[in-house]
Amino acid sequence: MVRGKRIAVVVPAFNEADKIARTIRSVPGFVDHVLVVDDGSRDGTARQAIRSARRGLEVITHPANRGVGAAIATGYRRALELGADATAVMAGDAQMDPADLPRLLAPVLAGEADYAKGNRFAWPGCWRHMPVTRFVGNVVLSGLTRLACGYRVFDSQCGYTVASRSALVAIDPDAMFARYGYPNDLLGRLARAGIRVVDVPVRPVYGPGWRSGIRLTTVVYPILFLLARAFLLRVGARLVRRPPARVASVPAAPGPA
Ligand SMILES: Nc1nc2c(ncn2[C@@H]2O[C@H](COP(=O)(O)OP(=O)(O)O)[C@@H](O)[C@H]2O)c(=O)[nH]1
Ligand SMILES: [Mg+2]
Repeated sequence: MVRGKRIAVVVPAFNEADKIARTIRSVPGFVDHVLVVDDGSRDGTARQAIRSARRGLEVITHPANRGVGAAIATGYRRALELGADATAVMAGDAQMDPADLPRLLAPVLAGEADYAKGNRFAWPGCWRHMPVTRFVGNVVLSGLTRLACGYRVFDSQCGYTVASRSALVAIDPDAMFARYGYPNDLLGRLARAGIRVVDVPVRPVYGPGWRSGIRLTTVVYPILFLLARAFLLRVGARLVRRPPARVASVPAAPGPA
């Protein structure tokens, strides 16, 4: 508990047997529920997670792989059932610095925002830590995401986030995009629901042995599709809400002489 609020952390994990115990151990002690979602791993991730035996730990297993967005949606549903006031996402590959969690939680617990997301670009010397392809790809997608969603945020692809209960309801975990690209889809949903979103600087973590399931060729098209849809839905909703234009009385044009 923090200031009387119940805190949950969702940990999506796919084949992270070598890192999951370290990730779970790193979650700060004030977190009430650590919800590990094993996304159909074949390397014993769930077994390693259960061994960590932390207070408030639950390991939920998808029988088959469904994608990182689906794993997070499963965790969000459970967090809502448990009555969490604020729910963070920390990936199962120890790529999120637990020291940043209190700063990410702060605006949500203070009621200043309903969704806080990490922004690694605001971290001094970020470009020295982030692989160059990631850096460039993220800058482009962040620009497009701003345009599509209308939020003045950056680092759209950062998965380190905190959502209030009302943000989770607005997101509707059942409708979340299942695979990579879920952060772009999610920001679009939040924008349509009028949810306040803030950026919080977080440390970029790309340690030795860093790997990722992201392949640019397979993620770019779905993300572009999601962004185009978010843009059209947002702009469309604004047009529908716009008050009807006043019809001025125009004097009849003089007829032909
Ligand atoms: N690659 C991948 N990761 C998944 C999946 N389901 C859950 N995850 C977890 O989602 C988190 C983020 O995935 P990762 O590939 O590291 O993405 P990146 O950190 O954005 O490069 C990790 O903790 C994964 O274990 C999945 O289907 N594919
Ligand atoms: Mg990762």
